[in-house]
This record gives sequence, structure tokens and C-alpha cells, in this order.
Amino acid sequence: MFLLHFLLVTSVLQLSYTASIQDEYKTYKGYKLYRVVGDSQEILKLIKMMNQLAEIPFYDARGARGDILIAPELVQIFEERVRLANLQANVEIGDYSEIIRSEKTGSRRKGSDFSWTAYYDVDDIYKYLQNVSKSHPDSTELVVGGQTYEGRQILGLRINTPSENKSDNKPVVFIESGIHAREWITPATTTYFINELLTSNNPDVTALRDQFDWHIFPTVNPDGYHYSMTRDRMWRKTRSKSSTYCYGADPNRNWDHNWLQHGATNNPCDYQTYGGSKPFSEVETRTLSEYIASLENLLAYVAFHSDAQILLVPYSDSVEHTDNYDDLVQIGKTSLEYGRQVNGEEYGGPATAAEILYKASGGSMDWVREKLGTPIVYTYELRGSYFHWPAEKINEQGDEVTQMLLGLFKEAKNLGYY
Ligand code: 0X9
Ligand code: ZN
Repeated sequence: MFLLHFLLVTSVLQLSYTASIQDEYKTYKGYKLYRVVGDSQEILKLIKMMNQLAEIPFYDARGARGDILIAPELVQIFEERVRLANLQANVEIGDYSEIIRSEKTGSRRKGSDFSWTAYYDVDDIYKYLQNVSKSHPDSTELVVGGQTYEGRQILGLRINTPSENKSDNKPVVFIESGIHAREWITPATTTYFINELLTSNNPDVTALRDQFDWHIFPTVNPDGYHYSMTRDRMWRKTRSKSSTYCYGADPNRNWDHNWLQHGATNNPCDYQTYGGSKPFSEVETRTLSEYIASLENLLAYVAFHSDAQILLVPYSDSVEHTDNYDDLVQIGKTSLEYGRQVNGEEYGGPATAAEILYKASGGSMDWVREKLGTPIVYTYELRGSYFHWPAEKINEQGDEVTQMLLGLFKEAKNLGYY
């Protein structure tokens, strides 16, 4: 029995080693998505144990339930551990490759005809930003928010329409999307929002555009996003090479605020929450933080993630509240109410991650709030099912995001923030 277990574990380790060097698109053939329910400590122990055994491409523990994606060669050992821990596990998705396949055939596009019925890789998103900056030279410019490990730029679009009084310094709004590579809906809705700002005839939207100096970054982890599009759909981290054979750090655990204290690991091979070798070890977070710190008059910082369908306020690793927590909740409620009017979708929150999700240190939102004192700071978790969202429905969430931002700034104005 011991020998059998040893052989199983070594062959699993062998498989996971080869799996970390991906030459072609990982199919996820036979991978099962389980939902586990039961004692929260046992769920955490189970996930930790599976993570020690092999690379687990997706896990999400929230109290008495946990979701986990299990490779076919691990199914037997996983189900045995579930039984021994007195937990219940149900298969939510029998073969994850079917989702990947449907995305690969139907919803990705290359080329100049940029739209919001398909997902585009980073080069096409950047081409779109370049084209927009050329077609709106008076009100937009390309901005470089930072650099990446693989030598890309973190490219964004600044929208700052000319105002009558040229000396007017408009309040700055920063939008961060795609820090997690696999959350494809976030770059898509962010370019959708850019398009709304620049082309909508809705006077509320044009007023929103004209009031602020926007710095909008659809994909702040472009190496990871490209890898997720071309090699491994479940990739979340950056693509830096650590001292072991594993790649990447979680760019939302790498900021210099309570680094590695909660919800992060020092294991470079963890698929999800490796905090990096030190705060700002990743060139992406380091350079982007410098860019953000250089902005004068930063009123609002908004980060987009998926897919918990909630609105988070700082801080993410503590149940303590910021001094304007009540305002942030009021503003957030109006934002969510505006969003709800579009598709009837209810979001959880506004609340801190520690209260409604899990504690997580080293995130961008907390760093911005703590180090820069930016008054309005939010993280929106958009919708989806295990990071999948049909391409033909991007506009549905794009419209929701546009309304949520309209609501946010309407209530912020009511409360005298600008
Ligand atoms: O864990 C995260 O980083 C976010 N959830 S996700 O499923 N998109 O990965 C939550 C972010 C909470 N906010 C911060 N830690 N700043
Ligand atoms: Zn995320």
C-alpha cells in the first residue's frame, strides 16, 4: 500500500513537473471541477494537501465550501482524502476541457476588426488602444504604466478631454484590469468602457468622460494574459522565472502592504497566491506602483476582477474599516443599484474582502489606499462561471460596468468628493 502510494505520488509529481512547461494549449482533458462542503478547516487542509502533491490550477476556499480543479490522475487520491476528512464533494464540471474547447473555437479572434463579441490577445488590445489614440488625438493619448518580465509594456489610454479653462487640473481616475491573467472578462469590459466613454451619445456618459482625467489600463499583467490565451487558460500569475522550476507570482499579492501576511504563500509553485520573493519583486507591480504614485490629484482607483460578483472596499486583510468606510459603502451601494438596473443582477457587498470573501494581503487596492491615501478605492469582482463568460455576452457586462461607474461617481459627487 505504501509503495503504491509512493509510486502514485511520484508519477503525479512527474506529470505536474512536465505540465509546468507548456508548449501547446493545455486541454484540461478529463479535469473535474469539484465543490467540497463541510468543515472549513478540513477544506483548507485538503486544499493544502493537494497543493503539496501537485500543481492545482484552481482552488477557492470560502468558509464551509471549497472549489477545486482536479486532474484525472489525481481523482482517486482526492476522493479518498475527501472521504477520510468527512467532507462531501460534488462534481460541478465533469470535463473542464469542454469549456476550454468552446472558447478556443468560438470566441477568440485576431485582427484589426476589434469588437466586443470576442476575446482578443494583448497585441490586438494594444492595437485597439493605438487606433483609438490616433482617432481621438485631442482627447486621448497612449500611456505606459510599466514594464513586464517578458519585455512588454503595460499600455493604457489616458482620456482627458480639453476643458475651457486649460489650467484646470481634473481629478484623476485610475482603472486597473486584468491583473489576474485568466479573468478575461475584465480587459474586455474595460475596452468596452473606453469605447462607451468615447462614442456614447448618452449625456451622462459624456459628462462622466469630461469630468475626469482617466488613466485606463485594460491588461496590467499582459505576459500572464497572453500565456492564458495561448498556453494555459487557468494561468493567473505573472511569468517571471523563480529560482525553482516554477513560474510567476500573484500580482495581487505582491504589493508592499502587509506583504505575505494573509491569504498568500511563499511557495513559488503555487498556481494562485505566491506572493513573490519580496514585496514588489515583480517588475509589473513595481513599475505600475511608481506610475500610480506619480499621479497628482488621484481621486479614485478602481480594480476589476472576476468572478465572485461582489464589490470590495479596502482593506482586504483586516476587518478594520477605513475612516471613510461609510461613504465608500454608500457610494458602492448606488454603484451596484445602477448596475442592477441593467440586467437585474445583484452583487454582494460593498464590504471588505475579509468580511465577505477571504483575507488577502499584498493587493493593489490596499497599497493604493494605505500608501497614497486615495479616497475612493474599490475592487469589482465581475460575473462568470470559473472565469468563463460567453464572448457574445461581453456587452452585457460592459453595460453593467458603465452604469456601475456612473452610479459610483454620481454618489461620490453627492457626498462632495469632487
Ligand atoms: O484574491 C484576489 O486577489 C481577488 N479575488 S480573485 O478571485 N479575482 O482572485 C480578491 C481581491 C481582494 N482585494 C485585494 N486583495 N486587494
Ligand atoms: Zn482576480
